[in-house]
Amino acid sequence: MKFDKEQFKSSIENRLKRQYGKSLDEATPHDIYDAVAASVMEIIQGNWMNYRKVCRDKKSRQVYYLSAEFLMGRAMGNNLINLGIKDGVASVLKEFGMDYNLIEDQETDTGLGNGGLGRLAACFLDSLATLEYPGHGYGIRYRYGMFEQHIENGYQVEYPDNWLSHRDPWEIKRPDLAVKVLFGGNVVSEQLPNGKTLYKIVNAEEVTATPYDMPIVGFDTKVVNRLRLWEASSPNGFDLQLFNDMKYLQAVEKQNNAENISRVLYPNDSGPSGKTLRLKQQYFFVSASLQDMIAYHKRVIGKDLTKFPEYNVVQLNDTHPVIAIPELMRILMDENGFGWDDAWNIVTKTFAYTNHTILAEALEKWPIDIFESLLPRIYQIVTEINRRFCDSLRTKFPGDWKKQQRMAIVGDGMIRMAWLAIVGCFSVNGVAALHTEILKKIELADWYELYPEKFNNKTNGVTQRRWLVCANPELSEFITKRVGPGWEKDLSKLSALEKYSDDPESLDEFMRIKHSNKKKLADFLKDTQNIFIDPDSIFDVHIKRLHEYKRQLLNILHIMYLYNRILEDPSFDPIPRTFIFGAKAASGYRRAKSIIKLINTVADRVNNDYRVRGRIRVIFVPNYRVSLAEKLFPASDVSEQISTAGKEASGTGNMKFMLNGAVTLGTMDGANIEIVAEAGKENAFIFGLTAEEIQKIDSEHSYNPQDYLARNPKLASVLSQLIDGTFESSTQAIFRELYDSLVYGIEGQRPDVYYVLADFDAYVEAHEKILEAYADKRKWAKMALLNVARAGKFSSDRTIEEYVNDIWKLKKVSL
Ligand code: 26Q
Repeated sequence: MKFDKEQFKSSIENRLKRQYGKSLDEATPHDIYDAVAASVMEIIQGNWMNYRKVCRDKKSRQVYYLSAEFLMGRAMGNNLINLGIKDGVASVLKEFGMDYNLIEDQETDTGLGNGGLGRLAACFLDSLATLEYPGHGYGIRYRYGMFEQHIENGYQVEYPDNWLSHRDPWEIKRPDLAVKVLFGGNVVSEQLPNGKTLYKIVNAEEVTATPYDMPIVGFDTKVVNRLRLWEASSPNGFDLQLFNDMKYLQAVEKQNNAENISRVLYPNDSGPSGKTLRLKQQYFFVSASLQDMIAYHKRVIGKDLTKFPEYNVVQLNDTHPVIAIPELMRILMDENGFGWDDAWNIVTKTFAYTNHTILAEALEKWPIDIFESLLPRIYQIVTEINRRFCDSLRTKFPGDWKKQQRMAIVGDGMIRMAWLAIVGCFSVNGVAALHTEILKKIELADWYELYPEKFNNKTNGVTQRRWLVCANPELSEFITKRVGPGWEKDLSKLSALEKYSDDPESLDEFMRIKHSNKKKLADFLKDTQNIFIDPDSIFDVHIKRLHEYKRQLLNILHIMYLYNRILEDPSFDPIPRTFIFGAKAASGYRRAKSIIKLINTVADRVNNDYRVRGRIRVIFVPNYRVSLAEKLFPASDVSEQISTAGKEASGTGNMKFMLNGAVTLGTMDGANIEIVAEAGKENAFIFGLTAEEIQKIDSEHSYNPQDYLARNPKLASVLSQLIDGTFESSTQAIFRELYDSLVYGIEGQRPDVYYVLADFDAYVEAHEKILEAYADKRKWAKMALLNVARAGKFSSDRTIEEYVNDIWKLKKVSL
């Protein structure tokens, strides 16, 4: 894309004048950021309009990715890189006497997601646009995204994420496309002369859904797709009647109730919340999105909705948008006169479902009473889907009552959203090979038996544009120098790096770059948080949501073990290590919060004990988020991927580490398995029980964590330090709870549900091997470089091509 410097300069100046009434020298860095963004938007707009027109004229088949979460992070750097104008913009700013990085840093993250699932959606949008597929996102424009995490006295404290305190220059409000969504009320039916019954909802609460569009700019292409996020409001503002009666609070109540729907992202990344508001959010964005798709179809493709599945395919990101299945039935039958069979035929050709979790307790279920009163007509439809499905089960499995009960969509007073998804979708996929196998063989075995043709695997991927080109410019240059350009759009080209894995000059350069990134992170932490770390130490990094199955507890117990060892044996003098954690805990997840407190307590002790003499340091970086991740991955040596085998569906951080030359320390879980298969076992540190072994111990109920304590006195003393007064008395109760959960099991749980103690020795050993390997710098460099060279499979471009070929059946549409 050609970039006109002078034009861009005057665009910025005009913008500052119009929006802020300021000249360049009066403008704050944030004003400049906003003016630059607005100027970039002007460049994007042209292509965006053109691409929309081409897709309309060609009547292209399109995919819609329905997701309650899109964890976009910052847009500026990514858009400039994808447009190919980053250097140009940086030099304009330089001529204005400003530093590009300072301006980029003004942008707050768009944190409309919890973790992996939300970030995956963002990577997929980037790949769709780059590969020139018409594919768009639909979601919710939360007024407050993922909470801001502060650490106060070692505890997590949540603050609202007020990401819209300034206007967002990357979005365009489209009030002309607003639609209404109905909640509650009663269903009334009417017999029509043709014998059909017409269903209508009366006395419902009406909510307005207004779309905000963000452009999704492809890399090195003119393609611009769209992320459309819905905002909720009340159609009639506040109630003037009540206001005049001086009932001020009641006058705004309706308005508040409506606005509450898109007020805040639920910060739990597992487990059903069972909250009415969450169900409202789901139906709100799903109904608005389907209405929007239908309107487009009628306007552009034609009035005949029987062709809907020829032109549209909808991917459901987990069960959160699965209510789309009965909602499309409703729209087809109640608003477009279809009969049940014709409507069902359309619906079951339209939707595909991705499962992101193995934890059975995390599968979404809605209590019937909540569901029925909030969505009476949708409830009727779900009941009818269930009735017909159960009929078919009785024919297929006569007499097998147990199976029929297990598989019913409505049962035990609940609506089981995953079951509804499997019945209503033509495709069901897991997100890594092991995950899909576990779904087929164990978690969803009944369903795989019934619908084997629906099941398929789509191993996750990440976009190299954000996670390497933007995040790690030095390594990107290193790569381009050796393999040429083109890997930005075809990551398999990285394999050409292999031949440098014995080239001393390349290895030294590679390690110099790693060191430079570590230095940058160290400077950032010093400047922003007053945290000091040594760039010459090994950076061992554990960043992801805090969850017991992800086993941050195993990591910190090992650090306690190392601390004891250093105190006992002053001659123990390993290469200095910095253990870095970043993790948010769901606000109501008490044990996860205790683990954060433990990490910070241990950090405090270790970092302030002179006897440790810098051999180990422990850092908890607060408020882990996309923009921080972009600084952490490039600076990491060791990638902690230590979930209990069988529990992490895929993981995607593991791929970002690999791409940036960190070596995996992991269990045989999720995509780790595919990562080591690519990298080679000799280039990773794999430890611990396998999913199969854990499955076996689980089923035999044979696990007794006390055996492990008896066998390993060092582990036993680490554990007893949780309860013997080693730490300040105010933490006694919460560390005691962690201890009890590991050793005895509490609150009706088995002891050590996630096998922390069972894997402890193997984890210690794996760390020792890492120290050994790192001692030989060249050998380490080779391992790390080979990881980069073999990361090609983990591009979300590969994942998207698989979705396109196996599920979506899209054709490329270019400009
Ligand atoms: C459900 C009900 C009520 C409130 C919240 C939720 C909820 C919200 C978010 C449930 C789950 C999530 C997010 C799950 C998630 O991020 N899963 C991760 O998905 C990644 C992408 O496939 C995988 O790599 C991870 O293994 C998986 O944990």
